[in-house]
Amino acid sequence: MVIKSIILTGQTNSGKSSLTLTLARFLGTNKFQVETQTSDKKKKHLKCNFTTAQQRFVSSQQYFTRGINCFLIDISKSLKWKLIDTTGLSNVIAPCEDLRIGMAMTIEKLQNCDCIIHVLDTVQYTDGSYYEIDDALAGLHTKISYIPVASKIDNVKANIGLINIKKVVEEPIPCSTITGEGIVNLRQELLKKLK
Ligand SMILES: Nc1nc2c(ncn2[C@@H]2O[C@H](COP(=O)(O)OP(=O)(O)O)[C@@H](O)[C@H]2O)c(=O)[nH]1
Ligand SMILES: [Mg+2]
Repeated sequence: MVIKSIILTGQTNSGKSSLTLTLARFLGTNKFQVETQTSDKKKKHLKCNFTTAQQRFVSSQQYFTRGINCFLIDISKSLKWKLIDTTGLSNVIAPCEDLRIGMAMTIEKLQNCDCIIHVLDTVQYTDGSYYEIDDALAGLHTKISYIPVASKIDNVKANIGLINIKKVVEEPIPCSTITGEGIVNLRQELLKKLK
């Protein structure tokens, strides 16, 4: 059995957890097998459906994901993809220790994965702000399979956000977990990168 690991990273609240669940469901998983690891390095296994997973893993609250959540997906009889949802990274020093550990865990996973999905939020990018951390993550494209995603493309000002995101990363895939836009393109790109 081959397991390919795909890490989702980006700034807090950019939509990593939502995208992880939407992609997992699109890949045909209804019963999620999840391995969670918190900042104390304790691992737990759980099984849940999409709705329960959304309640548990997605929030409008900043810094909601603390640690690493791995979703194991059957792609074929001999291949699994492990979608790794992370705390992500931020431009500022995180306010508490478990978040800082969560970010260190994110960096560790970035070094040992088969592909990186970098999630950039079109809402956050509407005002033309510059974020050093996204610039740093964009630099990874030369080293490893790297896919940039422009998230929340359903929002009213998404076009402005997308233009600004294109100044940071090349050819981001516009995605929405609400309308489902771009998820098929993301799967296509993953299949190409993980060949
Ligand atoms: N409009 C819209 N909101 C989204 C989308 N994806 C995520 N969100 C919202 O953005 C917030 C943060 O999402 P989450 O996945 O928890 O972000 P994370 O911190 O990067 O894991 C939540 O309120 C989500 O409902 C999307 O495609 N469109
Ligand atoms: Mg999250």
